Amino acid sequence: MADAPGVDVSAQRWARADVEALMAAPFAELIFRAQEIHRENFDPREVQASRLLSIKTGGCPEDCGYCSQSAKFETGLKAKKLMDRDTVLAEAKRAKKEGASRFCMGAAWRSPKDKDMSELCAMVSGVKALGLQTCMTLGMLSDSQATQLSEAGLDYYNHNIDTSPEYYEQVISTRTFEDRIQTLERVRASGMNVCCGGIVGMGEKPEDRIGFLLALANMTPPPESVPINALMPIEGTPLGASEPIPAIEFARLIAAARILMPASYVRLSAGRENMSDEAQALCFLAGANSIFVGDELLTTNNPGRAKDAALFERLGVKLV
Ligand code: SAM
Ligand code: DTB
Ligand code: SF4
Repeated sequence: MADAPGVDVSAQRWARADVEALMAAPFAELIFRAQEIHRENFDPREVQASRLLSIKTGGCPEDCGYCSQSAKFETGLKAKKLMDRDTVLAEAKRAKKEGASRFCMGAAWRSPKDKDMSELCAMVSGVKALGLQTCMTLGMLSDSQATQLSEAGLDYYNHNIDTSPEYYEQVISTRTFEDRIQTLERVRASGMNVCCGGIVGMGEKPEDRIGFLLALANMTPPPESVPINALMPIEGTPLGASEPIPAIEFARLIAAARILMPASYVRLSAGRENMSDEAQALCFLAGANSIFVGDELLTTNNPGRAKDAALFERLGVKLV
């Protein structure tokens, strides 16, 4: 079997020193380089718009220290069963009408059950038939589950490494970094696009942010889509009182991600709700070119349509 993505030393393109140098570079130099690379690969006037829907909420057996949906923490969230297909399709139709080009369905599972696969595959084909790109995030997958989703037409599978391999154990104990890499390998082998990123503002050190970027950038190939989430602090979770990351540090991380993964979509994901327009603008200048639209992520708030329309109008950016 081939080495897991990120651990095939012979194929590594980036050294830790490369990432350290980016994160320490004068801000103007870093942003300039990120802009150059962004413009070589993308139209800087466009930002891709995805819409999220929680198709199965809460009651999750995992203990991810940031998450409102873990059954291990008292967050006040009410658990719900798997949503029925018609409701999912109605939400997807609305998302399309409101300008999303991709519909991402998330479930609070450790992994899907085999008995749910036919319903999940029907959701994928139904959403696809509406003319939307499809994405799911359902936890760990077996080979056969990845193949079934791919054959149903799932375009992207989201599975995050969340943080650096070194900090990971401070955040989650119920599944390992290596477990996540294995699912990512299965997704890759099934032919789906990989969506993989993580969260900042969880009390990690600057070197963890470097290790996180390095692990993503040295995947072979790097993920097609890289969501960078700023922690949405959830009361009742172990990380609910973490210090937020300063806006300039956050923009640096986005710029470094753009430079290290030139052809990937870098998504400014959770956390826009707590960012100023100016902080967001800095992230787009740094090379972020994808967002979640709509007033809700999975269980937390997101800037709604009116707010985003005003921001992108001011920036002269088209959501695609
Ligand atoms: N249960 C599946 C899993 O964890 O693989 C899928 C859903 S999970 C909510 C998807 C991702 O959302 C997590 O890996 C994490 O990176 C991100 N996320 C969850 N809670 C968050 C929060 N409070 N703030 C920022 N990002 C969060
Ligand atoms: C990702 O990296 N961010 C999205 C998506 N993948 C599934 C989820 C963000 C969740 C934010 C917290 C919440 O709304 O519960
Ligand atoms: Fe469960 Fe996913 Fe939340 Fe972790 S991030 S507790 S796996 S829903």
